[in-house]
Amino acid sequence: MSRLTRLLPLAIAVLGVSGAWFFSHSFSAAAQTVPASVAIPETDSDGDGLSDYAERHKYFTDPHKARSAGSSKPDGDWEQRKEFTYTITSVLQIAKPFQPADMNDDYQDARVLSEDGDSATVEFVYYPLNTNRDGIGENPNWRRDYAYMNQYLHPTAAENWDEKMRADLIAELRNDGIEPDKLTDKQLVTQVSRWLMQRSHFTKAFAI
Ligand SMILES: [Ca+2]
Ligand SMILES: [Ca+2]
Repeated sequence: MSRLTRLLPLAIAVLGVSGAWFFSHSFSAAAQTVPASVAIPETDSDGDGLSDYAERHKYFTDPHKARSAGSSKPDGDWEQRKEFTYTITSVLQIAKPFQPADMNDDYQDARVLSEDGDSATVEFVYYPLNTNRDGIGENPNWRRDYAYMNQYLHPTAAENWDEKMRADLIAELRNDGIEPDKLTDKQLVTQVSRWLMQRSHFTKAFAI
């Protein structure tokens, strides 16, 4: 996952500023719908199959040493990559269809152990001590740099985000002291996320 795709759901949320309802309802879904065309391979300085970013923030292996533990296995080995941090493993049976690649990200790894016509048994390894939060930088020029992503905010059959909603949202943000034009992407997402949580409420839709 490149820094761009890492920031993409963040930036998509920011761009509409945010497509706030979009942001509040489908942050994770946005991450899964990032087109492959915007994914830029990350640097893997030692060629062990793990990016420098992942070695620093997820696996805590040495990004300049293919065999951090000095063993015969490279850091990219499924078991070896777990040697320098705490992990949690679970095995789940998942109904098809699914894309194994979509289940690997900065926080977890997944691999298919077995599968039949209808489902697959998948092993997940979680990396709860990751420092991704520290690894995500901020960009004061996000409006210019990510302008091309406006295409993902166009209304679709399933999303009715439009200019009026955007204008209404920005007005409400400003009314609460959040000025999108004066913030970096990270500052804006942080503030809007907090703002959304404060405004959220729950209903017992399935209560008997
Ligand atoms: Ca590497
Ligand atoms: Ca390494």
